[in-house]
Amino acid sequence: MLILAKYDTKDIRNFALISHGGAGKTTFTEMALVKAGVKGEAGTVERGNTASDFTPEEKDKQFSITNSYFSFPWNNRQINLIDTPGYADFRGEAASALSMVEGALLLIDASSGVEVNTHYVWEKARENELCKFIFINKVDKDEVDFNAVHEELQDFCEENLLPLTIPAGTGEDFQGIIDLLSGKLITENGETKEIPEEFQDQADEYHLELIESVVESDDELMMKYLEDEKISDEEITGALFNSVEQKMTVPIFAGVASRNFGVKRTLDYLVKLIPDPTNRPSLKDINGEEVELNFSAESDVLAQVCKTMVDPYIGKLSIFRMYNGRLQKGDELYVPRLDDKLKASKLYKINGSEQNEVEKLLAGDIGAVAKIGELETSDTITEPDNIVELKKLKLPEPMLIQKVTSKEGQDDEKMSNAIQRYSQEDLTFKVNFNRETKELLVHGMGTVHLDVIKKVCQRKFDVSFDTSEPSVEYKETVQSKVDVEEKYKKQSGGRGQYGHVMMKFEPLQRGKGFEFEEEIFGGAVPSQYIPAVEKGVSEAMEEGVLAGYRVVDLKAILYDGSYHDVDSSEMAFKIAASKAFKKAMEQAKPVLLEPIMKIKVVVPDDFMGDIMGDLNSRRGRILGMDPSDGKQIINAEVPQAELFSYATDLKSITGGYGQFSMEFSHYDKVPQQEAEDIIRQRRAEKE
Ligand SMILES: Nc1nc2c(ncn2[C@@H]2O[C@H](COP(=O)(O)OP(=O)(O)OP(=O)(O)O)[C@@H](O)[C@H]2O)c(=O)[nH]1
Ligand SMILES: [Mg+2]
Repeated sequence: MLILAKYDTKDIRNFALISHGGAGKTTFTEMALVKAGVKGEAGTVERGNTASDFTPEEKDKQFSITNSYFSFPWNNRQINLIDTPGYADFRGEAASALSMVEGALLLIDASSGVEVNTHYVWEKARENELCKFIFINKVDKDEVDFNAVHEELQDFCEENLLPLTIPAGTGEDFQGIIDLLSGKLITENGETKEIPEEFQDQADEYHLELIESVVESDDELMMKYLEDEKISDEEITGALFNSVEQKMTVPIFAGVASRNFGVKRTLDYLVKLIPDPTNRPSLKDINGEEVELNFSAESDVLAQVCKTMVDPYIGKLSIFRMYNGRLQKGDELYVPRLDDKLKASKLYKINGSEQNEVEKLLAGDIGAVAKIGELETSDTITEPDNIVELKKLKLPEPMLIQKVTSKEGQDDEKMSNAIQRYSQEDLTFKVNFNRETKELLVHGMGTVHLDVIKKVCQRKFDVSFDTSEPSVEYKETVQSKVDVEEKYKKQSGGRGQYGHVMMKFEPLQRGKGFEFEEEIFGGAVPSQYIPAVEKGVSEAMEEGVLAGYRVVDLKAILYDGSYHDVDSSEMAFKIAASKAFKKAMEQAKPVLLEPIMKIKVVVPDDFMGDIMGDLNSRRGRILGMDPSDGKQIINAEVPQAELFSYATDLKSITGGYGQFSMEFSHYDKVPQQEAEDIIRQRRAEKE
């Protein structure tokens, strides 16, 4: 473990690497670790020996699945770097990482430019008010046109983009990286050379743009510039720092991570241009109020858990960002959500798969505690006499819902415990049990996400399960008023049974459930039997006559009946009432109801036609459309039965650019044709 012998909050630099999948973040991280002396030799994702992708699932898939955290010294600063996954199903990880840092370095694959997830992660970095940087990677690929990528990025970003390094040649002609400030060519091992003549003009042009753009943001430098005085590199980076911090400029770097070109120079700039933790953007509490921070070791501790990992051997590892004060090994952590103190017997800094014990953690640090079962992601850690509760992390909502079935020979309880446990470490994975359909449901970000979770549960907890489309929670109701009479009578030696009811049944407004009334005069049905009548109906409503679904929105009125002094009992009235209900339901035009969801779909304009056609084929009803910023927001109501695969279908229709959210709206009648199919199928299942 490498840590500066002595460092202060002001020496810490926190940033996350973000991108669309496969742009080279893990490779970049690998090279940084080698240059920092953390690792002797760089691994590759293909060989499965990188420091970031250390889990068996990551080695198998050859892409990152969870965040990896690293801490190492660089030019007398302590860097905390988070390598995030770029695959869209694991967006929650990037969202969590971006809430822990002051800077974001966006990687772009120069041969692909801006891609789907580039938009998502960039927006997240903006939401977190981070200082942003771009590393244009893979300039060694054949089809690369650096200027074109630069232009495409300028269209994509609001900020002024300013290259600090550019490639000398691309594809086969790639010779190294030109540092525009020093005016030198940097080759593989960081050696510097004169810029080859063929690139001199281009370098001069970019250099001029760099200087002019920087002095424009600083009056003093502008004066110097106009008077032809020499401006030092420190003055340039100083002015640049301010402009990056004010979110006016995004510096651009170029490189070939896989061959270790440009990584070192980028980090040299980053430690100068990323604000230290005392300069971080404002921090909000749970009520949206700004939290005051003063960073000294004596101030009250304030930290937030941003990630939880569960390991069957080490137990629970809670990774947190320190904002204020200092934590010492053995300290007690006060958690406002629990209103309880928890002891942190050991503190860690993390480097990939390793946890290294440390004595203390400062404001600005990213660290971890182990084996504190009660701690959850988003929890605030603070002091009981100065309670601050930080705003919860904003993570994407999982939209793919599947039913879980255990594989043969699998202990159901063990399986559901394992799934529950996993959902604690990944907040974009949710579990719940549907009492109506009696199904265990999981909510995930996509099929790859659920597939990975299955593998992890198998490896960590030795449980295996399948996922498939869940059942819809259909209901039944009636459409007309009926009047029925039912007598339950049994005479068999000894004491018999006698219950006689006359009842009216009528439909209620959607969502009203069940209502019961009695209008008995003169004790035709004695009052002690009336609750049994109500119970007889409500219990019978559990299974409707159409397809055995729960019956809702029904009013039952008991208005007459008769009893027998000896033979009547609660049981007899209950049975009479339940028979009356069944008879009534058959006569009262029963129908099937289905849940209707309200959905909001956001897609780029180009996909409007496809989306509308698709929603139509899903029996959707469009409520409205709002154009916003080259996008369309479509509000619609769609039956839940048509939405189980929407998360994956929307992805394929829009190439990943579409997003949606949904919530339950109401129950509505199932159209005749669909209803017949459902009833037939359900009856077949029951037989
Ligand atoms: N040609 C070329 N290939 C590169 C470069 N950098 C990385 N690669 C390759 O690109 C692929 C993806 O690299 P990763 O480092 O896994 O990318 P990542 O951003 O971590 O990917 P995710 O974890 O899926 O988001 C690997 O095969 C790398 O070897 C580069 O500069 N040039
Ligand atoms: Mg990766």
